[in-house]
Amino acid sequence: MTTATVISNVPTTLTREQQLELYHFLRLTRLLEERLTNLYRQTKVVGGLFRSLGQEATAVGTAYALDRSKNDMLTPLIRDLGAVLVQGGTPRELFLQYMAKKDSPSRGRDLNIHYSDLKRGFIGPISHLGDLMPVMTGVILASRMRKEDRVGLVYMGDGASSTGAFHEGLNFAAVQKLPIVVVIENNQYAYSTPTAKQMAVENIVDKAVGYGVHGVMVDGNDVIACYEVTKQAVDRARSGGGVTLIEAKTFRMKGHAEHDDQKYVPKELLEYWAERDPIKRYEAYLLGNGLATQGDLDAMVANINASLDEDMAFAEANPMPDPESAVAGVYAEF
Ligand SMILES: Cc1ncc(C[n+]2csc(CCOP(=O)(O)OP(=O)(O)O)c2C)c(N)n1
Repeated sequence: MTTATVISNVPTTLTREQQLELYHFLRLTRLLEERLTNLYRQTKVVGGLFRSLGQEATAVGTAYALDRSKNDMLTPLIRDLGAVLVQGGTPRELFLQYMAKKDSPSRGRDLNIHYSDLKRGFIGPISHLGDLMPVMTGVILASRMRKEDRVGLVYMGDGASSTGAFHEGLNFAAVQKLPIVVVIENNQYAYSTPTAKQMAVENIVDKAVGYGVHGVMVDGNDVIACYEVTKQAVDRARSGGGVTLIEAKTFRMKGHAEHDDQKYVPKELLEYWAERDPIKRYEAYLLGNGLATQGDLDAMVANINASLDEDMAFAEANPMPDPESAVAGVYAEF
């Protein structure tokens, strides 16, 4: 079954503490990325910087629906920093990783969120778009064969969802009725290509029917709605209901990466989506429902900034890796 409407403004089962935790992760994602942008401009970030400005709620709300006590797993893409933070990635290791420092998780061998931690349940992006779909299909198939109770969450851009690898992986996961949730982050552009120029359907969720999986559309800038639809999909997956494809409608408020001034995006579109900023909206929701005062929110932001100051200073002081270390740990040693 596929929903024809975009789910938004739904009631939630989350407690006040959990709703404040969602705010924490949204703010942490944005503040961390702002610092990374400053470091990038000082040429301290190695490689590109891919912002999730304006679409933070999609990654944060959906990842929050996983059950970490059951070792649920996710595969983030470059714009899913928020999902990595929810899953237990720390700002300190992320600063180290973006600057390719000696003590970064990949020891300077790879960049940004390109690192994995099976214990915390995230498999870092591989650059070939779409390939994480068959990777997660394999992981969850193996998990089911071992009789583990694990759900997998796969993130895919609108562009990535047009690849052959994505199709093969999703088709196989659907046939196997694997406990997988696929979140397609429809942020309207794949690099400079608008969605309408790379697929003929109006809504990506329409493709769910062709795979024989459940499909749902959600307002990707509504963090609670993202959580609620994903929670339902995770519960369905865990109880044997198979794959759900979620299309989250959102917008990429920055260029593909920091070098890209996105001059190909009409100004009106940016203005339209700026009005729908997920953090501004969520603040209005928290204040309007008496879940927090402005003072509470300001205090949370001040705490995040204080701990980011420490983490950034630590990472900046960390040396670059010794050149000789590049050859070790590449192949298994017997
Ligand atoms: C198979 C493949 N083709 C092309 C690329 C180059 N590439 C990297 S990111 C990107 C755009 C991705 O767009 P989308 O999947 O919509 O995600 P978004 O960047 O919008 O989050 C492209 C074309 C690639 N990495 N892999």
